[in-house]
Amino acid sequence: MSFSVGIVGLPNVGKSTLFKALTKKNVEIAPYPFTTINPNIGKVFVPDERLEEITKVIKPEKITPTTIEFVDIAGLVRGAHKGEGLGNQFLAQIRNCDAIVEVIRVFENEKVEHLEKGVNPKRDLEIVEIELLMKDLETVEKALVKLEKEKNLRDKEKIRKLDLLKEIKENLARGKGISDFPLSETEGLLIKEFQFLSQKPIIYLFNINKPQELEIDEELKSKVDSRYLMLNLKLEEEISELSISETKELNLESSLDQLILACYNILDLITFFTITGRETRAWTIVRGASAPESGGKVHSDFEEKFIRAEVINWQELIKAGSLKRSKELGLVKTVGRDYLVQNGDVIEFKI
Ligand SMILES: Nc1nc2c(ncn2[C@@H]2O[C@H](COP(=O)(O)OP(=O)(O)OP(=O)(O)O)[C@@H](O)[C@H]2O)c(=O)[nH]1
Ligand SMILES: [Mg+2]
Repeated sequence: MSFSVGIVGLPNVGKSTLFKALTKKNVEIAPYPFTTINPNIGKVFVPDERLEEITKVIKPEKITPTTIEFVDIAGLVRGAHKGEGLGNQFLAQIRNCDAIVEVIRVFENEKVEHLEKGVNPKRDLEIVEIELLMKDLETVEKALVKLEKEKNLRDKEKIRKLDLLKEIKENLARGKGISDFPLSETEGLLIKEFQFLSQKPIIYLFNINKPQELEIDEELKSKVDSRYLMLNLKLEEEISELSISETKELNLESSLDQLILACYNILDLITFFTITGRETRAWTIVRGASAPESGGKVHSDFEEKFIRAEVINWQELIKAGSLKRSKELGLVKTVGRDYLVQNGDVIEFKI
């Protein structure tokens, strides 16, 4: 299963335009709101220079980059948590995603209707934030009712969960999302099942037409912190339809790789590589995954029947020139079940 990023935002802000540019899938894009109803889902290759470097040395027949999934979700409006617009259903779609890219409209175009009348990034950002918080509040309230019913004073874990949810509820009611206050690891596990929306890592994407179009004031800056990008999505869509030689000729360059990598980083994902007979391939795991867990991404046998793994850092492999030579030089180390896979490891699993 790959990691997925939900594309979220008000209607008519360029979400499907972004999705199309990323995935090259022909989805419906139109200047009226609620064009997207059912979510569009697509996989995108994660750019990785290391894979190219390894390829130069290993010369495999097939190179397979790792992927990340993007989900283009219906536009969200004020009051969505109460069923306004397309209402609640899309909020459930956000719940299934690991992270959020929030598209915020900065481009002006009178032919593309703005449901909130006029471009105003700060206001739009607040609308989305409030909807996510209100949805979480609803989730907490439901969970509290259920837990109170089942309450058993001897069940220490349930009591702790109940107390934590009460605290979360107070914070949400004061406009504080779950990612805004620190949770211990145990607390994090206690509430994992709820998949709260305001807990998901988020990247803000300002959809601009001209570089000078957006002046981020201090308040907006403190909100989006360093987690934002400014892209011209219409231009990105156009670039995605050109061939490499055409983009070179026109001196255009896509910035979508930046976005894909930002998503990868915000999810704290790392990459390892495998080299089998003909194929060199990149795989995605969460930082801190063990060798068997990582093996499980490749094949379930590599997790279940794991005995050991042979590991070399990609740069050492390149220096040695081949896997065989790396082994002769003693650069390949043998690791066991407890080994935590490192970013850039080249691994051979032994079962
Ligand atoms: N001028 C300009 N128009 C854009 C830009 N991005 C998107 N558009 C236009 O805005 C309209 C809406 O774009 P979509 O990508 O369909 O927007 P959406 O957010 O998916 O909208 P819904 O699915 O209705 O929520 C289309 O006519 C796009 O061509 C941009 O950067 N500049
Ligand atoms: Mg759309």
